[in-house]
Amino acid sequence: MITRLHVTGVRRALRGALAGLLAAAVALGVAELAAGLTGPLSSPVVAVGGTAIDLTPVSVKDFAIAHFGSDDKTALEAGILLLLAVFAALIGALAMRWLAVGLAGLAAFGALGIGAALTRPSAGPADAFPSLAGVIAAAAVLTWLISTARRPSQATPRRPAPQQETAAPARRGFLAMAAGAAVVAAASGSAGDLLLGRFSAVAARARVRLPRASVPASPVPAGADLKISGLTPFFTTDSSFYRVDTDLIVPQVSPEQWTLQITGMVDREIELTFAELLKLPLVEHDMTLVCVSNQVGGPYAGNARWLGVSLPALLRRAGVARGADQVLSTSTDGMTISTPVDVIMDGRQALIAVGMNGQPLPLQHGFPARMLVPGLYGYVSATKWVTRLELTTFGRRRAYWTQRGYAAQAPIKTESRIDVPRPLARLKAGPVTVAGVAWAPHRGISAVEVNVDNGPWRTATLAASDGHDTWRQWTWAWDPAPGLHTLQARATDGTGATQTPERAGVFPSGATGWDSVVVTVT
Ligand SMILES: Nc1nc2c(c(=O)[nH]1)N[C@H]1C(S)=C(S)[C@@H](COP(=O)(O)O)O[C@H]1N2
Ligand SMILES: [Mo]
Repeated sequence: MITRLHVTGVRRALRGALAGLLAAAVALGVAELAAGLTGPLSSPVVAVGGTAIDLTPVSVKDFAIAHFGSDDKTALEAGILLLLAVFAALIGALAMRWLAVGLAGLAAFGALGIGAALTRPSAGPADAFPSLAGVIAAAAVLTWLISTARRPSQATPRRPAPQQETAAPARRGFLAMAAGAAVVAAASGSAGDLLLGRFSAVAARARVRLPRASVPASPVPAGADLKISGLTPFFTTDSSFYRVDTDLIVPQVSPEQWTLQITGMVDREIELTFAELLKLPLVEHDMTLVCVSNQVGGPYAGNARWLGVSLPALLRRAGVARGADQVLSTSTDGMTISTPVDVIMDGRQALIAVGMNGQPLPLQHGFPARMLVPGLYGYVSATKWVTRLELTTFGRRRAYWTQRGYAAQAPIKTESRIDVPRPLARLKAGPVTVAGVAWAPHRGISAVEVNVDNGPWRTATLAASDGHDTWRQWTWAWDPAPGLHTLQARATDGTGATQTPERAGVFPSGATGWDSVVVTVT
């Protein structure tokens, strides 16, 4: 008897959990549908995820970037959905006993979604709508499912015999309603996805015709790309270019609505439309961009041919007032990035870029326009979807990452990466090509050396240079003896400074140390 009661209790809880899960699924589906009207950023998972990203401690974020890479967002979304599922199941199980408790739980989740949506950088009051609609739908679904699920079991204690007869139809009733809820969730979710397509900037990007550069990049010297198998190509294709940003979904910015404002400590404020920007002289420039979160030997660096308007020329047009030492750039996603004025104005080719590798900027790399300053880490220079440049001072204003403790002055540190052989490769005896890339953007690379098992440093052969703002491939011929070996590489930049062996983490101004690769020669 006790066992049977126990089994019935477990079964009830499971049904409750299923009801809770379905209520959550309907909430998400209906919210997606509503977001189809109010915009993708108002979707509760996106809003909560965005809030989570902003609240995440720097150490956790660095861990996520290091371990999930550009999949960090998928990991976060999966994490949010998993947590939501666990709580939804719990809420459903509790609701079997106390419906009010279940509904209160739903209300708490709704409040979380609404709060997150209303506090996102570009939020308006309408952004509360998806979470609100979702939670109301979920409350209705939970109430119906729970009251259906309760029916047979309530009969149990008083009338044990008829239970056998009523249980089956009641269970069928519950399952039918559950299936109905699942259909509603899927249908509203897909309809929402269709509607959300309206917000896409894909078609607008396809219509953009970029003018030719008035100042084309000088041709890349023939020997800049050694074309060694496994070695990073000199130019990174758009699709293999790393992506690092705080956005759970890629901002969709219409070039028709986009403008760039230059404000703050300037003689005259400027506002340019995209069409006006494209009428200014365009400069083409090859530049390697690196993320401060790149570990020694890591993948967060890319090299591209950029097309854009000279940033110093734009700032001169606005007239930088005396005392302004910072450009605080702002993006549609609420990101703020601080860049030293003297670095932008020191003669380097800083850009408001509109093109990458001969095409309009890809959406995820900042379409329609982004900032780029050769030699500075992305978080202090490379504002994607940029809409405003405010001239201010470091004393007065701090940007997103500098508020979180990262350095305000952050030139890219000299690095050399061994691309081939791969770590833990098993090599046959005989000559081995060791190759990699080294970078010290805006200082250039003057030498790369390699050593085996902490032996003497050997000079690698450098590929031809495409100017000091881009990385440089290198190669070294090795004739190894059988056994386990450790290869290390270090670069010397254009100022003559050699990479320090001192290991430092990415926080607060970029990792240092030598890349090393262990291989077995048989
Ligand atoms: N709007 C916006 N711009 C941004 C960021 C961001 O999160 N939001 N991340 C910055 C960082 S940390 C880097 S390293 C570069 C990366 O540019 P990519 O994704 O095009 O490689 O963009 C920078 N610009
Ligand atoms: Mo970065």
